[in-house]
Amino acid sequence: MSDRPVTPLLDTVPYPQDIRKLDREKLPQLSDELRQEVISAVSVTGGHLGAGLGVVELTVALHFVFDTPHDKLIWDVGHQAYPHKIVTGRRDRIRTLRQGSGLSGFTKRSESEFDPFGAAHSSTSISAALGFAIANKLSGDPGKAIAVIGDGAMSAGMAYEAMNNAEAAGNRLVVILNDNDMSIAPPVGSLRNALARLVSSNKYLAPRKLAQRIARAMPEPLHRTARRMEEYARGMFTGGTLFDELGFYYVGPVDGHDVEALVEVLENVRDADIGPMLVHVVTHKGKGYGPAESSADKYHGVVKFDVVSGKQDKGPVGVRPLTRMFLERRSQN
Ligand SMILES: Cc1ncc(C[n+]2csc(CCOP(=O)(O)OP(=O)(O)O)c2C)c(N)n1
Repeated sequence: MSDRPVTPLLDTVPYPQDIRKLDREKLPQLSDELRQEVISAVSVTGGHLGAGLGVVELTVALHFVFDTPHDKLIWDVGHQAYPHKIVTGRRDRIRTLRQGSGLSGFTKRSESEFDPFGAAHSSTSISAALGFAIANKLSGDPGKAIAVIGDGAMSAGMAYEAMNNAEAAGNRLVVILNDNDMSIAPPVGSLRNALARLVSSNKYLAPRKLAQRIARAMPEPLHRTARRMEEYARGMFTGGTLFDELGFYYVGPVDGHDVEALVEVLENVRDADIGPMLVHVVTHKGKGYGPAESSADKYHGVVKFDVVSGKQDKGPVGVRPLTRMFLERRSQN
């Protein structure tokens, strides 16, 4: 059992509209307190830990910048949504996560108007966001749809099926690629290599430079030539990204743990009118909790644990994991 953390600022923001009233200089403190609350809650319930810790600043920045729940925020898989649940009116039940009659360990529509899409299956968020964005377009509603998808989930086909059709959604669709270079275990394959190249070649552009980039690409006729030059320059610089080729305006990479920089970039993304945008955010799975940072795969999902030592309560010795039993049985046949 863990002692409850002291969270004077978090205590004042049960809902995103409360976050939006804060001065932006307060957002780092809010992020720190939110992180402590996630660690404390998961230490008593078990569940997905590393992914949520990695998106604490992103959660705060997204709710600060976008008009949730009118703007639809869709977390891919939903296993990283514990911080989101805490700041969307569910903090009082956060220590019931994954318990009978408690909060779901994933996003769930019946739980909150801030969960517009129920998940658990990976790689569905862009399709869902595309649907919301097109529905808004058809009804003349300016609301946005924002999909947050990890680099692991981004490697599945369904994500590309959605991106293939994204242009039709225009600027109502925003995709946040949460790149922590980690799935449940380290990822492999060509997408992983391509993202690593982007991150290393473009190493964290300053928010101001990113903001200028987006502004330069604004669509008024007078800016058309400037926009074409900008696209040309970006192509020269990065070789063009797969996402550009699919009709997205690629922005990044952005440091996903600098909450004020994130806010600055996301505000520009929100206000730009240049079609679907993809923001490449670089985060660290398990951020802010030593044992989870240094062993991101072991802390992807955890049982109850001791916050100080990080030691997980694995239950009685002699209980064998299902995978091992399966492998043993198979080798006997
Ligand atoms: C279709 C499907 N396959 C596998 C899983 C199991 N799964 C849950 S989370 C996850 C990893 C996701 O990695 P990433 O998208 O990079 O997110 P991160 O946890 O690193 O934030 C996987 C494979 C799933 N939920 N759905």
